Amino acid sequence: MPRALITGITGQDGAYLSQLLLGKGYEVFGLLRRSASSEVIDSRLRWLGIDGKITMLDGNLTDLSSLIRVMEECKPDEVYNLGAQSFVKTSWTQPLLTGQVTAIGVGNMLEAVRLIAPKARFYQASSSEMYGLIQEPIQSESTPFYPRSPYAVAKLYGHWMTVNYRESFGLHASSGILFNHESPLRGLEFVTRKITDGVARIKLGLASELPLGNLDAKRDWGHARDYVQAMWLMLQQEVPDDYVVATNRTTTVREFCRIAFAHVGLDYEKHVTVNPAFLRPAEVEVLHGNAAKAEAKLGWKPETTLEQMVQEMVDADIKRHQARIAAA
Ligand code: NDP
Ligand code: GDR
Repeated sequence: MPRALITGITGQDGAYLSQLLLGKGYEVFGLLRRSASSEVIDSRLRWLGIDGKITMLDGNLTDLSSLIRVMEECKPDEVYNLGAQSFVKTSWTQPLLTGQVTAIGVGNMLEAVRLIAPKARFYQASSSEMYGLIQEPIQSESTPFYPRSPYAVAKLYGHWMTVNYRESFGLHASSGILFNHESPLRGLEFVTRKITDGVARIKLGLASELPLGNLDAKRDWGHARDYVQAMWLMLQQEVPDDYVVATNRTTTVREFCRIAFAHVGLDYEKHVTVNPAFLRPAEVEVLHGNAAKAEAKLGWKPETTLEQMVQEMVDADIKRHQARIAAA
């Protein structure tokens, strides 16, 4: 039975990736950091029906000693480094913590792999945010980076450390440059989930307004369930490499709102307002990915359309609020 270690196990991608790997017969280990609110830890895994099926190991990306111990305990064949301070806006209010977790945390993971499990295959969760102030209208593996937030700066360190450990020490280390991917398990602070949750509240009469920031920002949004397949495929290749994972379609936040509100028969213009509190010190105006290399080399293609994903997210949020109302 192959053994996989996943950091970021409690996050959106950790949950979908665990489900995928358990379905393929892997033994899955998750790096879990101590939290005071431990009762919420399993909520995403419960939603996917996989709670209790993962062995949780105590550790923190900022503590190399804990990562070495975890590596010794689980002896992984594959390591997926998904843990991060991943919310871009928070990276301006906690820039150094973001650096410690999202940048140095990758260095710690690579060192732990190099020292304890050098034969393990390593996946690094890199990000389209690294393109930032875009240098080419459609971004691929060869597009130059220009990070626009402390988060993106930290991700660039992690990306280049992954490339460097591959070239310096021969690690089987791959970096997935993933564009935004969403799902009903997306954190409520990210714009897509904030919108679908807002639509559900408004539809059920729990709210009337949805305050947002920059409605003109454009993102290339795919489904997390599809994107974790690409992560796994990268580690099945003989030769490690870096891949863009995207849908090759870009959409404004405004258009996302229109689709989500229209799904339940509402007009977004009657409910969405702009609140400067949700604007950023420096914005990434547009991201649009070209995943031709992933398609050619990994045989990967997105399966879920934006419209299907928005409907799934809105329906799940309506169900969740209805269940809360019924239980109250
Ligand atoms: P989430 O924000 O949902 O999850 C982040 C995870 O990181 C959580 O499990 C969190 O644990 C964990 N974590 C945070 N700090 C630490 C720490 N110090 N030590 C150990 N674990 C920690 O992110 P996603 O699932 O959306 O994303 C997964 C990865 O992919 C991230 O690295 C993200 O930056 C990257 N990425 C995401 C994209 C997307 O669109 N979703 C696109 C491109 C890249 P806890 O529950 O304890 O907070
Ligand atoms: P992003 O995702 O920063 O792209 O990072 P987010 O959903 O936070 O923002 C996307 C775009 O929407 C605009 N926006 C708002 N964003 C939020 N959160 N809240 C609002 O009210 C709002 N109004 C408009 C933002 O300005 C931005 O342009 C995500 C994270 O998952 C990262 O970890 C990952 O690396 C990148 O995607 C790829």
